[in-house]
Amino acid sequence: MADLKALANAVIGGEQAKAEEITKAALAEGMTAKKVLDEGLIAGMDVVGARFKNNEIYIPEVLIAARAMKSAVGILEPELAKAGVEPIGTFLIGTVQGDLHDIGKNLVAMMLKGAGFNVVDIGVDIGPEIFVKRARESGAQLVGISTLLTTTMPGMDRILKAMKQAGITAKVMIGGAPVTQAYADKIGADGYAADAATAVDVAKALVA
Ligand code: B12
Repeated sequence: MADLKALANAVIGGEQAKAEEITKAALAEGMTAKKVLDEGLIAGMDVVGARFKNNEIYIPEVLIAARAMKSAVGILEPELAKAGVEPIGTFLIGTVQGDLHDIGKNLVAMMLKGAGFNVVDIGVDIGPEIFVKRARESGAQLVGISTLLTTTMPGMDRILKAMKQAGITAKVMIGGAPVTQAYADKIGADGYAADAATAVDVAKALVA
């Protein structure tokens, strides 16, 4: 039986090869990608987050852990993305200007793909002009904005205002650790979700 505690520890220790190996073994045994993600990878990253917060570890360790998590998530992606044939709609997603965090955004993108959305991921550190341009080009029905930093949260408001001004009618969803439903209401976003699975439910409801 693949050991998900060992997988969490591999993420915590930044052991990329080990994280990949346990992830592959878990899938080969028939464990669901969601279980591997929640109980192995995210559980490990939660510990990393707590240790980082308490100054027990520093950015290099976090980066190494993030790299291990990313490559293991890459192995899960085809499973998470076993999509329906016809896309439900196009979902454009990016991280706010000044913010380089992308693990959560990538998970949301993956889960949306899995649920049958055509996902256009425009990356990190993205300002309002690029959100407007890419939303227009892609004809997205939904735009998702992610941020992990309280200092970059106001960037979400700026993106919403720029989209409105440019006449973009796509519905907007926001998320990321410091974001709340109250903040979404305050800036007039159409949806908020605290995690990737809920993001899929909210996105589906918004395009229905
Ligand atoms: C990994 C990490 C990093 C990595 C990022 C690597 C990468 N490629 O992403 C590195 C080392 C680069 C980093 C850098 C920094 N970080 Co950092 N980082 C983290 C850490 C430990 C984990 C974040 C993570 O990936 N979580 C796992 C994912 C799965 O969760 P998530 O992102 O929350 O996403 C979920 C939901 O929020 C939601 N969601 C996310 N996006 C969206 C979007 C939509 C549309 C929806 C609907 C939902 C949704 O669904 C996701 C999946 O379930 C957090 C601590 C923590 N526990 O959050 C700190 C944290 C976010 N970082 C922090 C800080 C301060 C920094 C730095 C400023 C540190 C520094 N002094 O330089 C820099 C900033 C660099 C920059 N300009 O962006 C602070 C932020 C404090 C704050 N409130 O502002 C945190 C909270 C740590 C702390 N407690 O101090 N960091």
